[in-house]
Amino acid sequence: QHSCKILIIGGGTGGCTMAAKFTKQYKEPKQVIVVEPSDIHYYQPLFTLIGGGIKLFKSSNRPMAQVLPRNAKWIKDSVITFQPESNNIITSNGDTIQYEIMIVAMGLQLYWDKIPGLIEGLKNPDSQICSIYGPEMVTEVFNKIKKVSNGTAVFTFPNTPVKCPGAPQKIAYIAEDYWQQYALLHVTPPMGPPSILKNHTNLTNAAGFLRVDPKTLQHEQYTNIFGIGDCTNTPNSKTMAAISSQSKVVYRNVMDYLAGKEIRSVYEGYASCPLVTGYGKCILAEFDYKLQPLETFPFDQGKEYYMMYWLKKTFFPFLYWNLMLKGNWDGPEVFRKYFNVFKRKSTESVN
Ligand code: FAD
Ligand code: UQ1
Repeated sequence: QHSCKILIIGGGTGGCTMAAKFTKQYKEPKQVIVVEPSDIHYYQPLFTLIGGGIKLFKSSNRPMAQVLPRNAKWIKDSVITFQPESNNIITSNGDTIQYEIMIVAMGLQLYWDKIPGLIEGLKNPDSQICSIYGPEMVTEVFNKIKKVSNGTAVFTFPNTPVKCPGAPQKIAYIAEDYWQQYALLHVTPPMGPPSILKNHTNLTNAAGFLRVDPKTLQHEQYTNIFGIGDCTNTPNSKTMAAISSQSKVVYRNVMDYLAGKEIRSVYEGYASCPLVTGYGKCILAEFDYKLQPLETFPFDQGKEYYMMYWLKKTFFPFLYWNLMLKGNWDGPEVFRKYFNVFKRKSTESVN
């Protein structure tokens, strides 16, 4: 039996960032509890570069004990039951944890098993099937890319549910036939909310994502529950960059909620994707809920730049480990505002 002020489910990007923010406010031990089963914390954006032979695997992960804030209590276990009516959860070891506020940051689950034969194919060292999505298989990707000398490489992109469920099956069969000849298959597995979350329909939307207000990130039914990151139903692109902007909103709204004030902080859907287009080249795409560009820098980001590649390869990992996970990075909004003032001033002087 445990009880705490702030309970955080998941110690990944969103969970660890929120734990860092709240332990600055609530310093006494056990006020902030993090439930997280994994010993290892991954910086997943580097998986793409590891697959391209640009970075080493060891740069993408650190021990969980090292990244979670020291004055948070880490319960190394998985949640199996949410009981929002009585403000508690139950873990797989049978522990019950009572909370005042709960922040759900469970990420996405990779459903490899939804594609028959995929797990066997990935495990087979002689197959040319690979994926950057799994930490246990990302190191194989570059070896397999190097082996290709001719043939066709296929990179999959999963479908959302569609009308006529037969059609995707048919095309899968045709494609499978085609792949028999194929030189390389890179798989993006089907993904979705963690199955545990999906089982709690009072907390989720029809697809199983945590049902929060897209602006305030507060749960739509249980007001002392907030969500951050990949497991919520907010229609932003599911990225770490989005989480950096969400973390400030969740923190402020929780603090206002606890103080009995009105919740006012708003997330506009900022997300970003550094599109590495080749060795030394990258387009930094940044946008909001409406997919309108929300660029940080005062120049047209629609082109490839070496600088953006450097940000992705060197600067963002530094920013992540040293600022974001310590609760000190609220996204690039502050720079965007600063550069906008600068942009306006230079336009005024030209006029
Ligand atoms: P995660 O960081 O995945 O953490 C979820 C945590 O919840 C995990 O530690 C898990 O163990 C835990 N958990 C799950 N179930 C339970 C349970 N039942 N009980 C307790 N804990 C549980 N983003 C960018 O901004 N830029 C990029 O360039 C970029 N590139 C990417 C490339 C790849 C290949 C991948 C895979 C991701 C990339 N991302 C990128 C996305 C980014 O990594 C994610 O959006 C982000 O890490 C999600 O954070 P999260 O906290 O929601 O989930
Ligand atoms: C960002 O903040 C972030 O999280 C640390 C990323 O994840 C790797 C990103 O990819 C991006 C683009 C940002 C946004 C930061 C700037 C300076 C544009």
